[in-house]
Amino acid sequence: MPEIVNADSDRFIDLPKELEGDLIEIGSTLPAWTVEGAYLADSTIERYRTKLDSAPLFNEIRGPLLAALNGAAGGYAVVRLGNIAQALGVGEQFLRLATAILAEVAIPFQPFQRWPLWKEIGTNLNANPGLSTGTGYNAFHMDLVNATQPPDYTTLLCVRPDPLGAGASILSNAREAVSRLTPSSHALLSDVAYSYGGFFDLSDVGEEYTPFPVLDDEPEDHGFVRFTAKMLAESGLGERHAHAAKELADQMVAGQISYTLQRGDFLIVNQHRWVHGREPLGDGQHDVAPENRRLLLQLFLRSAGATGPAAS
Ligand SMILES: O=C(O)CCC(=O)C(=O)O
Ligand SMILES: [Fe+2]
Repeated sequence: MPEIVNADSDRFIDLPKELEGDLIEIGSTLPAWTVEGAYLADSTIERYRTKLDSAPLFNEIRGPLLAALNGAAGGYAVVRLGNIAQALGVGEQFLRLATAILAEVAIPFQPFQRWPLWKEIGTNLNANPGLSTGTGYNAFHMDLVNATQPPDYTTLLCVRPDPLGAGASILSNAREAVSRLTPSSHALLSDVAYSYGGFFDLSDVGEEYTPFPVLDDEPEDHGFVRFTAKMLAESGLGERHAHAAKELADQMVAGQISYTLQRGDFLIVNQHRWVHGREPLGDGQHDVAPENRRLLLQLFLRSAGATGPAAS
């Protein structure tokens, strides 16, 4: 079993054999999905739900999954579908099944107009190492940090782990990291003084938010710890604000857990509570054929409610 450092085992969801068998069967019969606007269509959600309901054991997974994401100490979960990936492959059938399971958590949607519902995160040796498809350390962040309505959840599905055995996912409880800040840093992080990244070709994530405060006064499941450690490298941040952001980044690292996703695993992160990132990939990527390099697929989820499709 892959090494899990400091992680809480309730968040790692293995399926009973019988359910795996049922889901393999269901996966091979799910129809293609339809997207309406930026959201998975209601008709697809209903059809997928009816299919999942035909596997009564799925009910035993739904509760623990929702508790791991949204319960009192919740914030992320890893669903391990390796055996199902082995049976179905990691193609369309598998993606339909993963989409059906995720639609039980919240509504899958497509904030980037230029990418499909499942957005590829491959390995690009020429990309900035610290960014999405790069090979370096991807520091703690939330996705779409500079949108007024970032996705409520981000999901990473592992098609191929790094064959060199590295590239673990890192996770940290942002709310706990904030609770360990000094009062002066807390106050500085509440200032509307931070900014990061571009904003174009996006749907259903509100407006561009720049500058933004890292901390807001919203209830935990509404607001965000609007943070990316990548903004520390950006110019334009005053010394005191940069220092406070560095303190928060250090607290996130102090509380981090790491886990190397295996083929067929998917990680779901509740962006209102936890931040994520990635350890560097293994040295020697030039010696790995491009088609064998690490490949993840990313999907975003929107909670039904004020910012859901009905409100848009
Ligand atoms: O490569 C990874 O594991 C994480 C990538 C990521 O967080 C992102 O692209 O937003
Ligand atoms: Fe990310």
